[in-house]
Amino acid sequence: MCAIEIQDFGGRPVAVFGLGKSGLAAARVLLASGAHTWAWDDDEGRRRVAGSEGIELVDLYRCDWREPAALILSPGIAHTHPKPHIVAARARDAGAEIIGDIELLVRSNTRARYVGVTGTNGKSTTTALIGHILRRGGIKVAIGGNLGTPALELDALGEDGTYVLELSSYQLELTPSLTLAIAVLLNITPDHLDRHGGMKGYVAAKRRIFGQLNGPRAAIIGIDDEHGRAIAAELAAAGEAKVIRISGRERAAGGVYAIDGRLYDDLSGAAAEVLDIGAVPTLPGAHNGQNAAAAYAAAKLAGLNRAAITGGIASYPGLPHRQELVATIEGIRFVNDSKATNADAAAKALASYETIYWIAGGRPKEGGITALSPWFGRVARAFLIGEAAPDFARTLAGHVDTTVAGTLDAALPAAFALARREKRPRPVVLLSPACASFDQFANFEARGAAFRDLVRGLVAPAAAGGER
Ligand code: UMA
Repeated sequence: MCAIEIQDFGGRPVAVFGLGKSGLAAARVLLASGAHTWAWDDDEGRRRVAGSEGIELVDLYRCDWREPAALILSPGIAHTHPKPHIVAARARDAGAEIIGDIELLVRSNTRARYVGVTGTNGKSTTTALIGHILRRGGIKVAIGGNLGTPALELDALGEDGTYVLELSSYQLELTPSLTLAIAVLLNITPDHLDRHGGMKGYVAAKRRIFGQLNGPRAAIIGIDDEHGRAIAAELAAAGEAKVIRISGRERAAGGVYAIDGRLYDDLSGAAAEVLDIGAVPTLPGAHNGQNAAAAYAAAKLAGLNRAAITGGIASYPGLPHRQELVATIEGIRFVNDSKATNADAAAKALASYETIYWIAGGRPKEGGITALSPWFGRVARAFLIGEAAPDFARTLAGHVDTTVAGTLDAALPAAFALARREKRPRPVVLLSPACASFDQFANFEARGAAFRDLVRGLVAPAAAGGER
Protein backbone atom coordinates (compact mmCIF):
# COMPACT_ATOMS: atom_id res chain seq x y z
CA MET A 1 0.00 0.00 0.00
CA CYS A 2 1.21 3.46 -0.91
CA ALA A 3 -0.14 6.65 0.71
CA ILE A 4 -1.48 9.56 -1.29
CA GLU A 5 0.78 12.62 -1.51
CA ILE A 6 -0.57 16.14 -1.74
CA GLN A 7 0.89 18.96 -3.82
CA ASP A 8 2.55 21.86 -2.10
CA PHE A 9 0.50 24.92 -1.18
CA GLY A 10 3.43 27.25 -1.84
CA GLY A 11 4.68 26.91 1.72
CA ARG A 12 1.57 28.59 3.13
CA PRO A 13 -0.43 26.85 5.85
CA VAL A 14 -3.45 24.75 4.95
CA ALA A 15 -6.28 24.78 7.47
CA VAL A 16 -8.37 21.66 8.07
CA PHE A 17 -11.68 22.21 9.86
CA GLY A 18 -13.52 19.15 11.11
CA LEU A 19 -11.49 16.16 12.23
CA GLY A 20 -14.04 13.41 11.70
CA LYS A 21 -13.37 10.67 9.19
CA SER A 22 -12.56 12.80 6.17
CA GLY A 23 -10.87 15.71 7.96
CA LEU A 24 -8.54 13.56 10.01
CA ALA A 25 -7.51 11.61 6.90
CA ALA A 26 -6.87 14.92 5.12
CA ALA A 27 -4.78 16.31 7.99
CA ARG A 28 -2.73 13.11 8.14
CA VAL A 29 -2.01 13.12 4.41
CA LEU A 30 -1.19 16.84 4.37
CA LEU A 31 1.21 16.43 7.28
CA ALA A 32 2.87 13.39 5.69
CA SER A 33 3.20 15.32 2.41
CA GLY A 34 5.11 18.08 4.21
CA ALA A 35 2.36 20.71 4.07
CA HIS A 36 2.19 23.19 6.95
CA THR A 37 -1.08 21.92 8.40
CA TRP A 38 -3.37 23.69 10.87
CA ALA A 39 -6.20 21.57 12.17
CA TRP A 40 -9.24 22.22 14.36
CA ASP A 41 -12.49 20.61 15.47
CA ASP A 42 -15.06 21.91 17.95
CA ASP A 43 -14.94 18.55 19.67
CA GLU A 44 -12.11 18.30 22.15
CA GLY A 45 -11.86 14.53 21.76
CA ARG A 46 -11.27 14.84 18.03
CA ARG A 47 -8.62 17.50 18.64
CA ARG A 48 -6.92 15.18 21.10
CA VAL A 49 -6.78 12.37 18.52
CA ALA A 50 -5.22 14.68 15.93
CA GLY A 51 -2.82 16.25 18.42
CA SER A 52 -1.59 12.85 19.55
CA GLU A 53 -0.54 12.19 15.95
CA GLY A 54 1.59 15.32 15.79
CA ILE A 55 -0.95 17.35 13.79
CA GLU A 56 -0.66 21.03 14.74
CA LEU A 57 -3.83 22.32 16.40
CA VAL A 58 -4.65 25.94 15.61
CA ASP A 59 -7.88 27.55 16.79
CA LEU A 60 -9.43 28.48 13.43
CA TYR A 61 -11.87 30.87 15.13
CA ARG A 62 -8.96 33.03 16.30
CA CYS A 63 -6.23 32.52 13.71
CA ASP A 64 -5.02 35.10 11.19
CA TRP A 65 -6.87 34.08 8.06
CA ARG A 66 -4.45 36.01 5.84
CA GLU A 67 -1.98 33.17 6.29
CA PRO A 68 -3.66 29.94 5.08
CA ALA A 69 -3.85 29.30 1.34
CA ALA A 70 -6.83 26.99 1.71
CA LEU A 71 -9.46 25.66 4.05
CA ILE A 72 -10.11 21.93 3.79
CA LEU A 73 -13.67 21.76 5.04
CA SER A 74 -15.42 18.59 6.21
CA PRO A 75 -18.50 17.87 4.09
CA GLY A 76 -20.86 18.03 7.06
CA ILE A 77 -19.99 21.67 7.82
CA ALA A 78 -22.04 24.35 6.10
CA HIS A 79 -20.29 26.94 3.93
CA THR A 80 -23.31 28.45 2.18
CA HIS A 81 -26.70 27.33 3.58
CA PRO A 82 -28.51 27.60 5.91
CA LYS A 83 -25.71 30.01 6.73
CA PRO A 84 -21.95 29.69 6.39
CA HIS A 85 -20.14 28.38 9.43
CA ILE A 86 -18.17 31.25 10.94
CA VAL A 87 -14.85 29.53 10.16
CA ALA A 88 -15.86 29.07 6.51
CA ALA A 89 -17.04 32.69 6.36
CA ARG A 90 -13.71 33.97 7.72
CA ALA A 91 -11.73 31.83 5.25
CA ARG A 92 -13.87 33.03 2.35
CA ASP A 93 -13.60 36.70 3.37
CA ALA A 94 -9.81 36.37 3.54
CA GLY A 95 -9.70 34.83 0.06
CA ALA A 96 -8.65 31.33 1.13
CA GLU A 97 -9.80 28.61 -1.20
CA ILE A 98 -12.48 26.36 0.38
CA ILE A 99 -12.23 22.77 -0.83
CA GLY A 100 -12.78 19.23 0.39
CA ASP A 101 -10.86 15.99 0.64
CA ILE A 102 -11.97 14.70 -2.78
CA GLU A 103 -10.47 17.81 -4.38
CA LEU A 104 -7.13 17.03 -2.71
CA LEU A 105 -7.28 13.47 -4.07
CA VAL A 106 -8.09 14.63 -7.60
CA ARG A 107 -5.23 17.15 -7.55
CA SER A 108 -2.81 14.56 -6.17
CA ASN A 109 -3.28 12.32 -9.18
CA THR A 110 -4.60 13.87 -12.36
CA ARG A 111 -3.72 10.84 -14.46
CA ALA A 112 -5.73 8.14 -12.75
CA ARG A 113 -9.22 7.34 -13.97
CA TYR A 114 -12.09 8.53 -11.78
CA VAL A 115 -15.55 7.01 -11.71
CA GLY A 116 -18.00 9.01 -9.58
CA VAL A 117 -21.47 8.09 -8.40
CA THR A 118 -24.08 10.42 -6.94
CA GLY A 119 -27.83 10.39 -6.42
CA THR A 120 -30.16 10.75 -3.47
CA ASN A 121 -30.46 7.01 -2.99
CA GLY A 122 -28.57 3.93 -4.08
CA LYS A 123 -25.20 5.58 -4.52
CA SER A 124 -23.37 3.48 -1.91
CA THR A 125 -24.62 0.21 -3.40
CA THR A 126 -23.87 1.35 -6.94
CA THR A 127 -20.38 2.55 -6.01
CA ALA A 128 -19.57 -0.70 -4.22
CA LEU A 129 -21.07 -2.73 -7.04
CA ILE A 130 -19.07 -0.93 -9.74
CA GLY A 131 -15.90 -1.31 -7.67
CA HIS A 132 -16.58 -5.02 -7.17
CA ILE A 133 -17.25 -5.67 -10.86
CA LEU A 134 -14.17 -3.75 -12.01
CA ARG A 135 -11.87 -5.37 -9.44
CA ARG A 136 -13.14 -8.82 -10.33
CA GLY A 137 -12.58 -7.91 -13.99
CA GLY A 138 -8.88 -7.30 -13.31
CA ILE A 139 -8.93 -3.49 -13.05
CA LYS A 140 -6.85 -1.86 -10.31
CA VAL A 141 -9.40 0.02 -8.20
CA ALA A 142 -9.81 1.87 -4.93
CA ILE A 143 -13.36 2.37 -3.65
CA GLY A 144 -14.41 5.06 -1.19
CA GLY A 145 -15.69 8.59 -0.60
CA ASN A 146 -19.07 9.19 1.02
CA LEU A 147 -19.42 5.40 1.18
CA GLY A 148 -17.25 5.36 4.29
CA THR A 149 -13.54 5.12 3.51
CA PRO A 150 -12.42 8.75 3.13
CA ALA A 151 -10.84 9.53 -0.24
CA LEU A 152 -7.48 10.32 1.34
CA GLU A 153 -7.31 6.98 3.13
CA LEU A 154 -7.39 5.17 -0.22
CA ASP A 155 -4.22 3.74 -1.76
CA ALA A 156 -2.22 5.93 -4.14
CA LEU A 157 -3.01 4.13 -7.38
CA GLY A 158 -0.70 5.65 -9.95
CA GLU A 159 -1.65 6.33 -13.56
CA ASP A 160 -3.16 2.95 -14.31
CA GLY A 161 -5.59 2.93 -11.40
CA THR A 162 -9.28 3.70 -11.19
CA TYR A 163 -10.84 5.48 -8.22
CA VAL A 164 -14.49 4.59 -7.78
CA LEU A 165 -15.98 7.28 -5.55
CA GLU A 166 -19.37 7.85 -3.98
CA LEU A 167 -19.88 11.62 -4.07
CA SER A 168 -22.43 13.38 -1.88
CA SER A 169 -23.92 16.75 -2.76
CA TYR A 170 -21.78 18.22 0.03
CA GLN A 171 -18.60 16.78 -1.45
CA LEU A 172 -19.50 17.83 -4.98
CA GLU A 173 -19.73 21.44 -3.83
CA LEU A 174 -16.19 21.24 -2.47
CA THR A 175 -14.56 19.64 -5.53
CA PRO A 176 -14.16 22.33 -8.22
CA SER A 177 -11.60 20.39 -10.33
CA LEU A 178 -13.65 17.25 -10.65
CA THR A 179 -13.36 15.64 -14.08
CA LEU A 180 -14.61 12.10 -14.24
CA ALA A 181 -14.09 9.47 -16.90
CA ILE A 182 -17.47 8.03 -15.98
CA ALA A 183 -20.05 10.01 -13.99
CA VAL A 184 -23.20 8.37 -12.65
CA LEU A 185 -26.27 10.30 -11.47
CA LEU A 186 -28.83 7.80 -10.20
CA ASN A 187 -31.78 9.88 -9.04
CA ILE A 188 -32.74 13.11 -7.34
CA THR A 189 -35.45 13.44 -4.73
CA PRO A 190 -35.56 16.06 -1.95
CA ASP A 191 -32.83 15.65 0.71
CA HIS A 192 -30.42 17.94 2.58
CA LEU A 193 -32.47 20.92 1.38
CA ASP A 194 -31.38 23.08 4.32
CA ARG A 195 -27.75 22.75 3.23
CA HIS A 196 -28.44 23.71 -0.37
CA GLY A 197 -30.97 26.48 0.12
CA GLY A 198 -33.80 24.42 -1.39
CA MET A 199 -34.39 21.99 -4.22
CA LYS A 200 -32.80 24.17 -6.90
CA GLY A 201 -29.53 24.32 -4.98
CA TYR A 202 -29.61 20.58 -4.29
CA VAL A 203 -30.12 19.74 -7.97
CA ALA A 204 -27.33 22.17 -8.89
CA ALA A 205 -24.97 20.46 -6.42
CA LYS A 206 -25.76 17.03 -7.88
CA ARG A 207 -25.39 18.40 -11.40
CA ARG A 208 -21.76 19.23 -10.53
CA ILE A 209 -20.83 15.59 -10.99
CA PHE A 210 -20.71 16.39 -14.68
CA GLY A 211 -17.94 18.92 -14.11
CA GLN A 212 -17.65 22.62 -14.56
CA LEU A 213 -15.62 23.21 -17.69
CA ASN A 214 -14.41 19.83 -18.91
CA GLY A 215 -17.27 17.41 -19.06
CA PRO A 216 -16.70 13.76 -18.20
CA ARG A 217 -16.28 11.31 -21.06
CA ALA A 218 -19.45 9.47 -20.18
CA ALA A 219 -22.53 10.46 -18.21
CA ILE A 220 -24.79 7.67 -16.96
CA ILE A 221 -28.08 9.18 -15.86
CA GLY A 222 -31.15 7.71 -14.20
CA ILE A 223 -34.29 8.82 -15.99
CA ASP A 224 -36.81 7.66 -13.39
CA ASP A 225 -37.29 11.22 -12.06
CA GLU A 226 -37.88 14.55 -13.75
CA HIS A 227 -34.52 16.03 -12.72
CA GLY A 228 -32.52 13.15 -14.19
CA ARG A 229 -34.55 13.26 -17.41
CA ALA A 230 -33.95 17.01 -17.76
CA ILE A 231 -30.22 16.77 -17.09
CA ALA A 232 -29.84 13.87 -19.54
CA ALA A 233 -31.61 15.87 -22.25
CA GLU A 234 -29.50 18.93 -21.51
CA LEU A 235 -26.16 17.06 -21.63
CA ALA A 236 -27.15 15.14 -24.75
CA ALA A 237 -28.08 18.41 -26.48
CA ALA A 238 -24.76 20.00 -25.46
CA GLY A 239 -22.98 17.03 -27.04
CA GLU A 240 -20.01 17.23 -24.66
CA ALA A 241 -20.39 13.81 -23.10
CA LYS A 242 -21.64 10.43 -24.17
CA VAL A 243 -25.00 10.21 -22.38
CA ILE A 244 -26.26 6.79 -21.34
CA ARG A 245 -29.72 6.62 -19.86
CA ILE A 246 -30.58 4.03 -17.27
CA SER A 247 -33.85 3.05 -15.65
CA GLY A 248 -35.07 0.74 -12.94
CA ARG A 249 -38.58 0.51 -14.33
CA GLU A 250 -38.89 1.21 -18.05
CA ARG A 251 -37.15 0.92 -21.40
CA ALA A 252 -34.25 3.34 -21.80
CA ALA A 253 -33.46 3.47 -25.50
CA GLY A 254 -29.75 3.04 -26.17
CA GLY A 255 -29.11 2.52 -22.47
CA VAL A 256 -29.40 -0.12 -19.76
CA TYR A 257 -32.57 -0.82 -17.82
CA ALA A 258 -34.29 -3.22 -15.46
CA ILE A 259 -37.91 -4.25 -15.68
CA ASP A 260 -39.48 -6.68 -13.18
CA GLY A 261 -36.10 -7.83 -11.91
CA ARG A 262 -34.60 -8.47 -15.36
CA LEU A 263 -31.66 -6.46 -16.65
CA TYR A 264 -31.53 -5.39 -20.30
CA ASP A 265 -28.56 -4.08 -22.30
CA ASP A 266 -29.60 -1.82 -25.18
CA LEU A 267 -26.25 -0.02 -25.50
CA SER A 268 -25.74 -1.14 -29.06
CA GLY A 269 -29.37 -0.64 -30.01
CA ALA A 270 -30.38 -4.31 -29.88
CA ALA A 271 -31.94 -4.82 -26.47
CA ALA A 272 -30.97 -8.14 -24.89
CA GLU A 273 -31.87 -9.55 -21.51
CA VAL A 274 -28.58 -10.10 -19.68
CA LEU A 275 -29.37 -10.99 -16.07
CA ASP A 276 -32.09 -12.06 -13.62
CA ILE A 277 -31.38 -9.59 -10.81
CA GLY A 278 -34.05 -11.28 -8.69
CA ALA A 279 -31.67 -14.21 -8.34
CA VAL A 280 -28.99 -12.02 -6.72
CA PRO A 281 -29.79 -12.09 -2.96
CA THR A 282 -27.62 -9.06 -2.18
CA LEU A 283 -29.62 -6.85 -4.55
CA PRO A 284 -33.20 -7.22 -3.26
CA GLY A 285 -36.09 -5.03 -4.33
CA ALA A 286 -37.04 -3.08 -7.41
CA HIS A 287 -34.78 -0.12 -6.54
CA ASN A 288 -31.69 -2.28 -7.05
CA GLY A 289 -32.68 -2.62 -10.70
CA GLN A 290 -31.58 0.96 -11.29
CA ASN A 291 -28.37 0.41 -9.32
CA ALA A 292 -27.54 -2.73 -11.31
CA ALA A 293 -28.31 -0.93 -14.59
CA ALA A 294 -25.96 1.92 -13.66
CA ALA A 295 -23.19 -0.44 -12.60
CA TYR A 296 -23.59 -2.52 -15.77
CA ALA A 297 -23.31 0.60 -17.95
CA ALA A 298 -20.26 1.87 -16.04
CA ALA A 299 -18.47 -1.46 -16.28
CA LYS A 300 -19.21 -1.67 -20.01
CA LEU A 301 -17.71 1.79 -20.47
CA ALA A 302 -14.70 0.70 -18.42
CA GLY A 303 -14.10 -1.98 -21.04
CA LEU A 304 -15.46 -5.17 -19.51
CA ASN A 305 -17.52 -7.64 -21.50
CA ARG A 306 -21.04 -8.80 -20.72
CA ALA A 307 -20.04 -12.09 -19.07
CA ALA A 308 -17.51 -10.39 -16.79
CA ILE A 309 -20.09 -7.80 -15.77
CA THR A 310 -22.98 -10.13 -15.10
CA GLY A 311 -20.62 -12.45 -13.22
CA GLY A 312 -19.58 -9.45 -11.15
CA ILE A 313 -23.16 -8.45 -10.36
CA ALA A 314 -24.12 -12.02 -9.46
CA SER A 315 -21.19 -12.28 -7.02
CA TYR A 316 -21.73 -8.89 -5.34
CA PRO A 317 -21.27 -9.39 -1.59
CA GLY A 318 -23.55 -6.52 -0.45
CA LEU A 319 -22.99 -3.63 1.95
CA PRO A 320 -23.51 -3.35 5.67
CA HIS A 321 -26.55 -1.33 6.85
CA ARG A 322 -28.30 -1.47 3.46
CA GLN A 323 -30.94 -4.17 3.67
CA GLU A 324 -28.27 -6.32 5.28
CA LEU A 325 -29.60 -9.74 6.23
CA VAL A 326 -28.21 -10.10 9.74
CA ALA A 327 -29.77 -13.44 10.68
CA THR A 328 -32.71 -15.73 10.12
CA ILE A 329 -34.19 -16.97 13.38
CA GLU A 330 -37.16 -19.37 13.42
CA GLY A 331 -37.82 -18.41 9.80
CA ILE A 332 -37.90 -14.70 10.63
CA ARG A 333 -35.45 -12.60 8.69
CA PHE A 334 -33.77 -9.73 10.54
CA VAL A 335 -32.79 -6.99 8.13
CA ASN A 336 -30.58 -4.03 9.06
CA ASP A 337 -31.38 -1.06 6.81
CA SER A 338 -30.05 1.60 9.16
CA LYS A 339 -28.68 3.58 6.22
CA ALA A 340 -32.30 4.45 5.29
CA THR A 341 -32.19 7.91 6.85
CA ASN A 342 -35.09 9.32 4.83
CA ALA A 343 -38.53 8.15 3.73
CA ASP A 344 -37.43 7.60 0.15
CA ALA A 345 -34.72 5.16 1.21
CA ALA A 346 -37.08 3.36 3.61
CA ALA A 347 -39.61 3.00 0.78
CA LYS A 348 -37.11 0.79 -1.05
CA ALA A 349 -36.95 -1.63 1.85
CA LEU A 350 -40.71 -1.60 2.51
CA ALA A 351 -41.28 -2.42 -1.15
CA SER A 352 -38.93 -5.42 -0.91
CA TYR A 353 -40.78 -7.52 1.67
CA GLU A 354 -44.39 -8.64 2.21
CA THR A 355 -44.94 -9.10 5.97
CA ILE A 356 -42.97 -6.52 7.88
CA TYR A 357 -42.39 -5.88 11.58
CA TRP A 358 -41.03 -2.41 11.04
CA ILE A 359 -38.71 -0.55 13.41
CA ALA A 360 -38.71 3.12 12.43
CA GLY A 361 -37.91 6.51 13.90
CA GLY A 362 -35.03 8.60 15.11
CA ARG A 363 -34.53 12.27 14.28
CA PRO A 364 -37.22 13.00 11.68
CA LYS A 365 -36.65 14.49 8.26
CA GLU A 366 -38.98 16.94 6.56
CA GLY A 367 -42.23 15.28 5.47
CA GLY A 368 -41.90 12.39 7.93
CA ILE A 369 -43.27 9.07 6.64
CA THR A 370 -46.43 10.32 4.94
CA ALA A 371 -44.95 9.39 1.55
CA LEU A 372 -44.67 5.76 2.69
CA SER A 373 -48.43 5.21 2.84
CA PRO A 374 -48.51 2.99 -0.31
CA TRP A 375 -46.56 0.38 1.67
CA PHE A 376 -48.43 0.59 4.98
CA GLY A 377 -50.43 -2.51 3.99
CA ARG A 378 -47.25 -4.60 4.18
CA VAL A 379 -46.52 -3.57 7.75
CA ALA A 380 -47.82 -6.07 10.31
CA ARG A 381 -46.85 -3.69 13.11
CA ALA A 382 -44.61 -0.65 13.52
CA PHE A 383 -42.28 -0.22 16.48
CA LEU A 384 -41.40 3.44 16.84
CA ILE A 385 -38.25 4.86 18.38
CA GLY A 386 -36.60 8.21 18.97
CA GLU A 387 -37.80 11.77 18.56
CA ALA A 388 -40.02 10.91 15.59
CA ALA A 389 -42.13 8.34 17.47
CA PRO A 390 -45.15 10.54 18.38
CA ASP A 391 -45.34 12.10 14.94
CA PHE A 392 -44.96 8.76 13.13
CA ALA A 393 -47.63 7.24 15.42
CA ARG A 394 -50.03 9.98 14.31
CA THR A 395 -49.26 9.31 10.63
CA LEU A 396 -49.79 5.56 11.05
CA ALA A 397 -52.99 5.83 13.15
CA GLY A 398 -55.88 4.04 11.47
CA HIS A 399 -53.55 2.33 8.98
CA VAL A 400 -50.95 0.37 10.95
CA ASP A 401 -50.88 -0.98 14.51
CA THR A 402 -48.07 0.70 16.37
CA THR A 403 -46.02 0.29 19.51
CA VAL A 404 -44.15 3.35 20.73
CA ALA A 405 -41.07 1.48 21.93
CA GLY A 406 -38.86 4.51 22.46
CA THR A 407 -35.53 2.77 21.97
CA LEU A 408 -34.08 0.10 19.71
CA ASP A 409 -33.36 -2.10 22.75
CA ALA A 410 -37.08 -2.16 23.52
CA ALA A 411 -38.29 -2.35 19.92
CA LEU A 412 -36.32 -5.39 18.79
CA PRO A 413 -37.53 -7.96 21.37
CA ALA A 414 -41.08 -6.63 21.04
CA ALA A 415 -40.93 -7.06 17.27
CA PHE A 416 -39.45 -10.56 17.61
CA ALA A 417 -42.13 -11.63 20.08
CA LEU A 418 -44.93 -10.70 17.67
CA ALA A 419 -43.17 -11.90 14.51
CA ARG A 420 -42.83 -15.37 16.10
CA ARG A 421 -46.61 -15.62 16.18
CA GLU A 422 -46.99 -14.56 12.55
CA LYS A 423 -48.89 -17.09 10.44
CA ARG A 424 -47.96 -15.65 7.04
CA PRO A 425 -44.73 -16.97 5.47
CA ARG A 426 -41.30 -15.30 5.63
CA PRO A 427 -41.91 -12.39 8.00
CA VAL A 428 -39.20 -9.77 8.33
CA VAL A 429 -38.10 -7.69 11.31
CA LEU A 430 -36.86 -4.65 9.48
CA LEU A 431 -34.90 -1.72 10.89
CA SER A 432 -35.46 0.93 8.23
CA PRO A 433 -35.77 4.12 10.28
CA ALA A 434 -36.62 6.79 7.66
CA CYS A 435 -34.82 9.13 10.06
CA ALA A 436 -31.38 10.35 11.00
CA SER A 437 -29.80 8.56 13.95
CA PHE A 438 -28.32 11.48 15.83
CA ASP A 439 -30.95 11.67 18.61
CA GLN A 440 -29.86 8.30 20.02
CA PHE A 441 -26.71 7.19 18.16
CA ALA A 442 -23.42 8.67 16.92
CA ASN A 443 -24.34 7.79 13.32
CA PHE A 444 -26.29 5.30 11.21
CA GLU A 445 -23.43 2.79 11.45
CA ALA A 446 -23.65 2.76 15.26
CA ARG A 447 -27.44 2.32 15.00
CA GLY A 448 -27.03 -0.61 12.60
CA ALA A 449 -24.32 -2.17 14.76
CA ALA A 450 -26.63 -1.93 17.79
CA PHE A 451 -29.37 -3.70 15.81
CA ARG A 452 -26.95 -6.45 14.80
CA ASP A 453 -25.79 -6.93 18.38
CA LEU A 454 -29.36 -7.09 19.65
CA VAL A 455 -30.33 -9.63 16.99
CA ARG A 456 -27.33 -11.78 17.81
CA GLY A 457 -28.27 -11.64 21.46
CA LEU A 458 -31.78 -13.00 20.84
CA VAL A 459 -32.54 -16.40 22.28
CA ALA A 460 -31.67 -19.51 20.29
CA PRO A 461 -30.32 -17.88 17.15
CA ALA A 462 -30.85 -20.65 14.63
CA ALA A 463 -28.58 -19.54 11.86
CA ALA A 464 -26.63 -16.42 11.03
CA GLY A 465 -27.17 -15.30 7.44
CA GLY A 466 -29.29 -17.66 5.38
CA GLU A 467 -31.65 -17.23 2.51
CA ARG A 468 -33.66 -14.09 1.80
N1 UMA B 1 -17.56 19.69 13.31
C1 UMA B 1 -17.09 20.84 13.94
N2 UMA B 1 -17.89 21.93 13.95
C2 UMA B 1 -19.11 21.94 13.36
C3 UMA B 1 -19.58 20.78 12.74
C4 UMA B 1 -18.77 19.67 12.73
O1 UMA B 1 -15.98 20.87 14.47
O2 UMA B 1 -19.79 22.98 13.42
C5 UMA B 1 -16.72 18.50 13.33
C6 UMA B 1 -17.32 17.39 14.18
O3 UMA B 1 -17.00 17.53 15.55
C7 UMA B 1 -16.72 16.14 13.56
C8 UMA B 1 -16.47 16.55 12.12
O4 UMA B 1 -16.61 17.96 12.01
O5 UMA B 1 -15.50 15.75 14.17
C9 UMA B 1 -17.54 15.83 11.28
O6 UMA B 1 -17.32 16.04 9.98
P1 UMA B 1 -18.40 15.49 8.92
O7 UMA B 1 -19.78 15.63 9.47
O8 UMA B 1 -18.15 16.13 7.64
O9 UMA B 1 -18.16 13.92 8.89
P2 UMA B 1 -16.93 12.97 8.52
O10 UMA B 1 -16.72 12.11 9.70
O11 UMA B 1 -15.75 13.64 7.93
O12 UMA B 1 -17.67 12.05 7.42
C10 UMA B 1 -17.77 12.54 6.08
C11 UMA B 1 -19.19 12.28 5.59
N3 UMA B 1 -20.15 12.96 6.46
C12 UMA B 1 -21.00 13.87 5.98
O13 UMA B 1 -21.04 14.21 4.85
C13 UMA B 1 -21.95 14.46 7.00
C14 UMA B 1 -19.48 10.79 5.58
O14 UMA B 1 -20.74 10.59 4.95
C15 UMA B 1 -18.44 10.07 4.77
O15 UMA B 1 -18.65 8.66 4.86
C16 UMA B 1 -17.05 10.40 5.30
O16 UMA B 1 -16.85 11.83 5.28
C17 UMA B 1 -15.93 9.77 4.44
O17 UMA B 1 -15.89 10.34 3.16
C18 UMA B 1 -21.82 10.21 5.82
C19 UMA B 1 -23.07 10.99 5.48
O18 UMA B 1 -23.97 11.04 6.31
C20 UMA B 1 -22.13 8.74 5.57
N4 UMA B 1 -23.18 11.57 4.28
C21 UMA B 1 -24.37 12.27 3.88
C22 UMA B 1 -25.33 11.31 3.20
O19 UMA B 1 -24.92 10.23 2.75
O20 UMA B 1 -26.53 11.67 3.09
C23 UMA B 1 -23.99 13.34 2.87
